[in-house]
Amino acid sequence: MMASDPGIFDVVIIGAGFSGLYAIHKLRKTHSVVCLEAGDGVGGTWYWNRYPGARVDIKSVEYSYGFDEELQQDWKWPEIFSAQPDLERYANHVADRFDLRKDIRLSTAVSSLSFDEARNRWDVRSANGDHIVCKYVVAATGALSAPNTPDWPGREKFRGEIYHTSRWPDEPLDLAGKRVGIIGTGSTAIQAAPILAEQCKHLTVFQRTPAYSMPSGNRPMDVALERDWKDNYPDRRVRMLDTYGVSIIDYPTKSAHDYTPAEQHEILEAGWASKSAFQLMVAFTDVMTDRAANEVVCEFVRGKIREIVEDPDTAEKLCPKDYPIGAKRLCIDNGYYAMFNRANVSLVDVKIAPIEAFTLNGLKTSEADHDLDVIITATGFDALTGALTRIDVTGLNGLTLADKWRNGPTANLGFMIAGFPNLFMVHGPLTPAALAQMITAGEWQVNYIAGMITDLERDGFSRIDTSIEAEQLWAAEVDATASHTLYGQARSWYNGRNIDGKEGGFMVYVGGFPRYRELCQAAVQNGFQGFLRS
Ligand code: NA7
Repeated sequence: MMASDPGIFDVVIIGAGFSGLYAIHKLRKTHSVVCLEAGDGVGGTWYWNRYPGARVDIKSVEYSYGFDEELQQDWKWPEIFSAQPDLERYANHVADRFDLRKDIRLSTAVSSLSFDEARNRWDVRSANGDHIVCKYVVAATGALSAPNTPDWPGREKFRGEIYHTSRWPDEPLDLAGKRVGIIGTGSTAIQAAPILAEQCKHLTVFQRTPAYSMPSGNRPMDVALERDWKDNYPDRRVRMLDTYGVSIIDYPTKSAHDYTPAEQHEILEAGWASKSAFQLMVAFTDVMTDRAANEVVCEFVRGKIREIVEDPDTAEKLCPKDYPIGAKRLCIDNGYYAMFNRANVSLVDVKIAPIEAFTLNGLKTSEADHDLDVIITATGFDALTGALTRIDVTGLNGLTLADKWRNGPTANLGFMIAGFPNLFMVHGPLTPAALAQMITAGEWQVNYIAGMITDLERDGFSRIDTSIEAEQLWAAEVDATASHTLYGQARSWYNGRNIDGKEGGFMVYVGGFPRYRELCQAAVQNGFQGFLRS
């Protein structure tokens, strides 16, 4: 092969996170595959997010692969909610155990994808010069992988250090004696802040919107719980896929209105103590559909905040008041609210007085200058779409993805974009990804995509696209489903309104995973309804 000849593969998988790793394992049984990964290690989210306190918010016995019984029997999770180093270790173990590395090119960020209509092939190029021609692209690029960094002026003037939480340095930061500012109060900041507060001289939390958070109750792995899961894994994996969020928690049968206030309180206390993430969101059947029912839960959490936080002004600032619980991803924490009782922690409300600039010595809000040595931007992600739109993607007739998605993402069933044949997304926009336990949901999606490819080839076709009508129908379904819920009633990454100027409707399918599977399967059974095969 000449140096300039492209590599030829059946499938390019973008991303060696958990879905990408499984996609290699699954697809290479039938096709030649190569996986291109921007990072210099595997694990995706759990490779990049190395900030102190990074931890999954779903029980690890669930948040793990189910495709191999021996793997799930052998692997031991040390804690109920695993920390980033254990998740990264697991990703590496899986890569070694299934010999996946031979099909992975690390430090290879895909820069462009271009569809050659005459040959039905994708030209894939990387920033460091790789050129691959392939039949199919599977974008396992991650729902939360493109960092959002506010572009306040003056960044270059700041004489201290600035880190986005998802681009954390390899060496542990020495924060002793330092004044640290953390911007943001989403899941990431809520995990990181209590640990940073213990390490630094002073921690200032810059809060634009207060979050609802509940205690994770993380603890060392419970031997009985682990045994119970290992004895029942195959059944549990099937059951998980039949639940709304691909996670076995106690789903309710009654509305909040069926209970007296005292009974409601008792249920919520049990949810708070359940040591199970998100139990509060499903305390009653109507938490996410009825504002009054939701408000019962909101007020309960505000009561907890007021109980925990000693300074009443700080407690009030920390109480979310203007959006329903669950409309932004519910956080779970290890001592976040109690952290504000420390003498070295202060809270600054940047909704009232927004951050305007970085300065030589720190940050300037519209009200004050804050002197800092280290600034941590826990400012989230250009979620669901950002990872793909940051690649230069060109489909049929020169249509670019940036143009196609200018007014918001469209994708039939959240995994195929009209005009971009043979390109499949895992955990793309308009899937239930954000509200589902992502490893098991990702395995299901990869299996579905593999089935689509097998069926395509069995039926003698070489190209699969989706129609604009099918995309529009799906967008309408996603919007209609969300409109019956409270999910849209906040500025969040679920609707892209966490990013100034980002267009689009609701970006997550909130109809639950069982319904999503049903619709995906029905499309295939009804003769690939909504898809164009040629
Ligand atoms: P999130 O949940 O999107 O949180 C980002 C936080 O950063 C949030 O509090 C934002 O405030 C804040 N933010 C973003 N931009 C600004 C500006 N310009 N000024 C002030 N504050 C800002 O991201 P995370 O990384 O915490 O979590 C992402 C997901 O990872 C999480 O949902 C879990 O699924 C795991 P805002 O609320 O927008 O007012």
